[in-house]
Amino acid sequence: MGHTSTNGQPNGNGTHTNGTHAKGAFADKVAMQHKLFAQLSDMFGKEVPMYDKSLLVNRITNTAVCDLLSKKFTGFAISPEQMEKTSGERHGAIRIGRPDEYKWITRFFAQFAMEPHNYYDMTSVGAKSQPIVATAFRSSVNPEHRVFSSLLQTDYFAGEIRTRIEQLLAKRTVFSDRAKELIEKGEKQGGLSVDDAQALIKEGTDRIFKWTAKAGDHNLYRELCDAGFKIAADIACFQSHHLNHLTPNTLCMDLYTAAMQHTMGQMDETAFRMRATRALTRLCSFADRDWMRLHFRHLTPDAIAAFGDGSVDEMFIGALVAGLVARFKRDDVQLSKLKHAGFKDFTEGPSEDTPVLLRQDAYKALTEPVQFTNPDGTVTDTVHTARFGEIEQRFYATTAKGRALYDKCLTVADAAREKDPSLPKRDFAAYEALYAEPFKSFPKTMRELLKASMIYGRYSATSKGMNADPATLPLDRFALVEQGFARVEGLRYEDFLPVSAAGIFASNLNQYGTKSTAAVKPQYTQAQLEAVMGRGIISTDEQYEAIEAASLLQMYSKLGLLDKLPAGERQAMERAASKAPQGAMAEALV
Ligand code: OOG
Ligand code: NI
Repeated sequence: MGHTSTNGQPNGNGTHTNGTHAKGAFADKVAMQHKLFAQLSDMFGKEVPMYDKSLLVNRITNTAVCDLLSKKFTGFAISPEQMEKTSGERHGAIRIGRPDEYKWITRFFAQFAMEPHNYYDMTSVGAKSQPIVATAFRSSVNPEHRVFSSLLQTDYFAGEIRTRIEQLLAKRTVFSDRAKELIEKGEKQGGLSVDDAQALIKEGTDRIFKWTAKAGDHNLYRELCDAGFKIAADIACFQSHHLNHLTPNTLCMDLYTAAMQHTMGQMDETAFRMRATRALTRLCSFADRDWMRLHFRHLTPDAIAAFGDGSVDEMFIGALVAGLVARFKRDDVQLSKLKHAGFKDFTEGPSEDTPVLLRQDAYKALTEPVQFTNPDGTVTDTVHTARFGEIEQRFYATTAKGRALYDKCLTVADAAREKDPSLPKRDFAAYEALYAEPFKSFPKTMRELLKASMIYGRYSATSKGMNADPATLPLDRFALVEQGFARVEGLRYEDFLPVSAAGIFASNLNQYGTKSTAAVKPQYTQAQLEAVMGRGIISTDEQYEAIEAASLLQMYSKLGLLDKLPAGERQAMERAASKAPQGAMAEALV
């Protein structure tokens, strides 16, 4: 995978856009992956006008954030193309009905260098459980896109219903012969030509992921919905793996959510001004150079270091907010005129001041027209509510210790919110304070998080370090960084959070969870899903750890310090580094 841009930096926000980049006779799989997602985004924008508008709102708010950042960091600027990529889609979600379909989708994504990462068991997240197990397909190193891919577990349901779901699912054909042929060809050859890869993308946008507004068996659909099994209805009654959502990236979650609520008619101008001012003021205080590196991966550390220190005052923020207010009065962003079901009241994930893992929010699922063709040949014109509009902002990947603390804080914060569910609507500031309280035990900056072993880092030697006499250098990684002999950046979290996902499912299905009706609720395992796919699932904890360990080994080696490391420490690093993503370490380390 030639997944490195010309400046030798890890490929940031899709710098690799040249789709004709061919390796030998074959198209570059990552370049084709970018094309696949660009075309899926176009497809989805045409299918769902609300999605297209949310992209526009996201571009507007991200532009305001960048205006602020170029005032704070003199010399920082972002090109329109880069803004487009930075604001683009980061993940999609599909829901699949049959194991054989799931295997085909695994093989489809492999043609775009996307492999299964992590196992998510949504059947065991308490009251929010769903009859779903999942993995996410993505590239192992520096991924820009991922697809959360669910597989319905029909044995979650008892007897007759289960049979009827399976019988309906058995009738559909999601993958055409042509799609299968292309996938098989790619597997046999070890790649596809640009034309073949493009033809496979077209199978995706014309059929596999396309929304058809056509469904089968309205009786079963209604029964499933009435019984509270909406998720099963959404999967079984349709004829494609239509995208449930496609999620763009925001540079400031709180600004975006306020903007969406405002343009959707849920928040008046005064409240929006307040929320926007607060969001931008906060952002300005915590957006340091580490934050810049995390959010703008196309910027090199040298470029970031070279920015000057500017300053932002209240007046500047006031002017930005006034600009937003004026912009949101224009016709093209009157989202309240589109039919919609409102925006969620609160954001999933860590509190706003804790930069770990990811934060997600969404406008709620839209009610869309659907035509059912029933088994007796009759037609039912009705509506279906499933596709929604998520947004995300990604932060640092946690270590096991960081994740355990996150899970603990989240449980307390969730419980506090659930005690007073109307608080976010009544008094947002009070709600934010309540939700942030349990997360107080988390350090709030990248450096503190690294020192507390809560997140993973990627270390490298600087030229100052490599020119220094090793005898004069400290061994401690943080001392090396502080004295300028080394550099560190936090690894971005590239995966998903089952509890957030459950919250999103719950909010959009308008239903807290789906209880199993099987006589005994089955136990689901990763091995079962691996058997369905015919391959293993990559565990990303090991990968983040491997990248950190390999980067440390390389740093110590370049600084001439490798032999001074205590043997035990070095062996532990070597052991961890040996689990690195296959063949991709060079890319992971640049
Ligand atoms: C998938 C839900 C999971 C996320 O962002 O956590 C997900 C779905 O709704 O099908 O996309
Ligand atoms: Ni999602």
